[in-house]
Amino acid sequence: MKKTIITMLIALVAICASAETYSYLKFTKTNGSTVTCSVEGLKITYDNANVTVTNAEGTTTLALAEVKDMYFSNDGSTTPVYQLGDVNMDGDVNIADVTALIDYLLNGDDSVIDLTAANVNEDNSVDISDVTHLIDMLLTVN
Ligand SMILES: [Ca+2]
Ligand SMILES: [Ca+2]
Repeated sequence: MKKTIITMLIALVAICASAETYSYLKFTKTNGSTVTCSVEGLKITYDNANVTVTNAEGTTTLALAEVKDMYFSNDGSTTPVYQLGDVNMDGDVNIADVTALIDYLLNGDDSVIDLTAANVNEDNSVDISDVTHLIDMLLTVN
């Protein structure tokens, strides 16, 4: 099923690419980070588990399970890597992130937290529902 979707996705981006000239192929991963590949000499192959992008710069392999979105763009910038739920940006998602998120909701100070990572349910705002989602996430993982 996943393979069918990816096949359709690749067909779709191929159509888009022929319609207009883009400089970059970008992937959005499920953790929110972006992978940017130049389209120079671009070749995309995939198997059951991975999509492999070969271009003039080299080869990039991504796990299909991690790919959330794939599109062509003229924007070469890369979204800073963050981990959803790692509110205090220490590299781990744990109870300290719940505390950091609650602290933010109470005092409104976003200087010590990552608001993108704090939007755990990926809607338009950081609020109490993200605390619930974060706790759910911790209970599911552990
Ligand atoms: Ca953390
Ligand atoms: Ca939210």
